[in-house]
Amino acid sequence: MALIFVTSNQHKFSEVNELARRRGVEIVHYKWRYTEIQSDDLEEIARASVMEVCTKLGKPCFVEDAGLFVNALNGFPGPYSNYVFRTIGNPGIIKLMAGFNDRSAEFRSAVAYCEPGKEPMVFVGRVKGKMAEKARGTGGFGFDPIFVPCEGNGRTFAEMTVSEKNLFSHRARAVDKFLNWFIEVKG
Ligand code: ITT
Repeated sequence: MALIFVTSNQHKFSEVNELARRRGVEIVHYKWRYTEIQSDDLEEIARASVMEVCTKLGKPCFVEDAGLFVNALNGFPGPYSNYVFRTIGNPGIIKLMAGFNDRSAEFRSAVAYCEPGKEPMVFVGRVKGKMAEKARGTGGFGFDPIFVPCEGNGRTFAEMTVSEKNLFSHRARAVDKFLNWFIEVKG
């Protein structure tokens, strides 16, 4: 059975599709931009989103909500990452970080899967790292050029291939938990 992934973001789809293919799971991309509730909690946002799209589709599907949480900025931009990326972008975040010695941050991801008439299941993943001093790399999307994961030999996510990012990204960790559950329960 092919799994439906609803996301407006082609990069997210490519990352998730690579993980799923490796596990022998087929993913279909529904490129929709759905409305997201406002909340400080990624899991709550993902849960509400998947219930909405699942009801509209009338089919099992999943969504993924992610955000960058910068410790010196008390977790900003967090669940507001999309808006902040579109408004101040990477140069704006680098400016906000000026003067902070603590450059630690983490990406978090929440994958929510739902079947019509059932409660959603939510799976989370996170990766710790540091904010780069300046943007580096041309791969990936969003904040990838300014985030240096702890496990990546000092490279930003934008300096990695999709397969490398998938070795330890927030999204890969959440998706792997989801796929483990899905294969065990539905496979
Ligand atoms: P959806 O249609 O799936 O919601 P989106 O791009 O709006 O796509 P999110 O709301 O989950 O996705 O993500 C918020 C923003 O956080 C996203 O637009 C990026 O700027 C940033 N972001 C999320 N995951 C990222 C990642 O793996 N690398 C870099 N930036 C990321």
